Amino acid sequence: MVPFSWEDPFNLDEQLSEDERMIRDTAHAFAQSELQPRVIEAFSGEADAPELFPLMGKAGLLGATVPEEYGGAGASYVAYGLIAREIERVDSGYRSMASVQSSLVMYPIHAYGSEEQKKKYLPGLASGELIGCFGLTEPDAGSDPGGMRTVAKKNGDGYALNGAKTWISNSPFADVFVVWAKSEEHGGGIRGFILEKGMEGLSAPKIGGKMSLRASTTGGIVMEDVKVGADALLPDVQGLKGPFGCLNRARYGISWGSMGAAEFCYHAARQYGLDREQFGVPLASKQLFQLKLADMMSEISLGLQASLRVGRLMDEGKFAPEMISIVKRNNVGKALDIARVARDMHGGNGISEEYQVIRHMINLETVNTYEGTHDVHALILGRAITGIAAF
Ligand code: TGC
Ligand code: FAD
Repeated sequence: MVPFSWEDPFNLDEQLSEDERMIRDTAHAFAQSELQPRVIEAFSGEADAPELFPLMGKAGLLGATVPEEYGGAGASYVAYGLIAREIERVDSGYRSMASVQSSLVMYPIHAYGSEEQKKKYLPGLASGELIGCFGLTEPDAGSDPGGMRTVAKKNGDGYALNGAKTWISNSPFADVFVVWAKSEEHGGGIRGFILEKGMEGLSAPKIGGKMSLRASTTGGIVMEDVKVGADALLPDVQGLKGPFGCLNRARYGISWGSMGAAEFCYHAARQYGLDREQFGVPLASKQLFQLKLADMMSEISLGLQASLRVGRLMDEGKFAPEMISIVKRNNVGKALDIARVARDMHGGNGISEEYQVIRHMINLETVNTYEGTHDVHALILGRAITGIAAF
């Protein structure tokens, strides 16, 4: 028999490699020293924080799975998940900033880009000198990205892009825009293009007034006859499997990240219950309080094990996207439940920014929606189970 740990019930730590533990510890130290001290004010003020990218880059947290020759760390998908968990332990918005850069911008350039595109963009994105964004969602095409209206028309040797994207993380301060459009030249098939800040006809207005994910900047992408050369096209992918290939990585990272947010809420509720006395005893001595903590610990430990399994399969190249739908959907749903219960366990203090659980709760509403809503992932799984697409 071994001693039981309420913080690590299945001894996840023991299942990690030396390198993965080191990356996890670096990410933890960075998140606690650089992100935690600023997050309450940043969320409250809806602050833009482009200055965080070079700091994350220096800590090795951007593009962890990209090979070292392009500035990445050549690390495992498990290591990438551990980074997401540590950043989201502080705030889902900060994890969003990092996961868009790593999974939605660096991944497609690495997986689908030409050698020139990789050399031009990846080192700067890895160091955080360049900031990236990913434009798939449109005002009339969210869950159904195949309904997008953005078009790329042939223009000389290159293309002219017209259309609008919305709800795009990082776009207002992005340097590099990975945008998906229907390409006339390719029979209306969906293709990826790399646009750059400052191009004529390209703008990225900020979306203000978000009540969730306020520490992350979100905006639109407006393209009015944006002319690019042939070298802006991502040559090696065509069709929706292009953006979905990126989403697989980001959704997987979210499955770990959401568990980081849930762990924060679980730990905070436990400590609150030990410190706070009512009826002459600590709240933690009450059966109802302990039941809630036991549920939290169970869901988190199961969720982490599931993400670890999927990460190991990704590292072995043996994953199916449906596996990722299971862990994205289930872990985020459980994290949201845990944050709501933790908020309740803090009583009135639970609504104060100081205790932070309500910020996690509000953030997780977004996480439950983006990267495929909770229900869309149920439908992806329903299709796999029945063979019938019910979208
Ligand atoms: P469907 O017919 O199912 O597939 C079209 C083509 O794509 C292929 N495919 C995939 N390939 C790789 N990975 C996957 N997960 C794939 N899923 C599908 C498929 O094989 C097919 O290929 P081919 O070669 O036969 O053409 O497509 P559909 O139009 O019926 O899609 C249905 C549905 C609901 C599954 C899909 O549209 C969907 O997932 N919708 C959700 C949209 C979404 O997740 N948007 C996210 C936007 S980005 C974002 O939110 C960033 S948030 C910031 C942050 O991460 O922090
Ligand atoms: P809709 O698709 O209109 O869905 C509305 C509701 O209808 C949901 O409950 C949904 O589950 C349900 N629904 C939809 N279809 C069906 C169906 N067939 N059957 C049953 N129910 C259905 N996108 C990007 O491209 N890049 C980004 O960087 C990015 N960042 C984001 C950041 C934030 C803060 C937010 C909020 C969103 C971001 N998104 C981004 C967009 C995000 O991916 C979409 O919001 C998401 O995919 C849902 O699309 P929608 O908002 O249009 O909702």
